Amino acid sequence: MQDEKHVDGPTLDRRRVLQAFGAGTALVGLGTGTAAADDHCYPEELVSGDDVHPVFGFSALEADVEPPVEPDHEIEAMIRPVEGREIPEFFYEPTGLSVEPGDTVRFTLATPHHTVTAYHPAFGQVQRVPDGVPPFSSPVLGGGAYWLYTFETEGVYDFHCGPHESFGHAGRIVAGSATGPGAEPLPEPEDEGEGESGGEDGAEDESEGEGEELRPPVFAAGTVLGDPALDPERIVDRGRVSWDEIADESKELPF
Ligand SMILES: [Cu+2]
Repeated sequence: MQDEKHVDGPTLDRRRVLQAFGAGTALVGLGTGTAAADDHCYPEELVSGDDVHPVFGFSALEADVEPPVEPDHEIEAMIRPVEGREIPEFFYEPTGLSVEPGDTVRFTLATPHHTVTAYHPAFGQVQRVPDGVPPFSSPVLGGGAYWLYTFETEGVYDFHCGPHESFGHAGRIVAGSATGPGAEPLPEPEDEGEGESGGEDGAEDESEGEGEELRPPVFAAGTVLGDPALDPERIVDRGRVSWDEIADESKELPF
């Protein structure tokens, strides 16, 4: 009889595991099937791997898991109370970061229940990562976890946290130069659907295919990413841009 912590045998494929994590419910299922004592002691197969996958990155459910590569930078996922507001602010610190192509960034979950998710058409969103970059995302991770991703392709990467996007939980990494679709200004939400009169050639490229509309960053994620403090060239100049540099108006919640 196998050790009951072996969920699917010792050869459990890492990609399948991470896909299962993405589905969200797998962890709960696993947890109930294992010894009740170690709720946070996950099977070794689930927290280790030997690469940073171009889609799934590398997930470590606990801070002391050995990374497959030494990260070059760190970004923390934070939650902080806002005076006079019931809803706290959710942010990455730094919110803007300049890296070299090929650098690996460690996203540390200083607080629980965040993701790092690319703005990518595969997710129904406007493309805000360089051409050819796959639709990458971390799973939803708990506090104390970390996630690694290697930014191989030169250009601007906009990303967000799945659970907290509308609260402004979004960030921007510039790998090398401020180029690619993410370097373009964000579409103005007000202009959506209104602009049929102008631009004979301007509006064509998006309306092909099945007509499924790709959505821009929603609510505060749009205003945070549109804030001048996060201008891609400025990120390159400064190296890093703190959440505190972003204007309060950009963090306001329209709901
Ligand atoms: Cu979040």
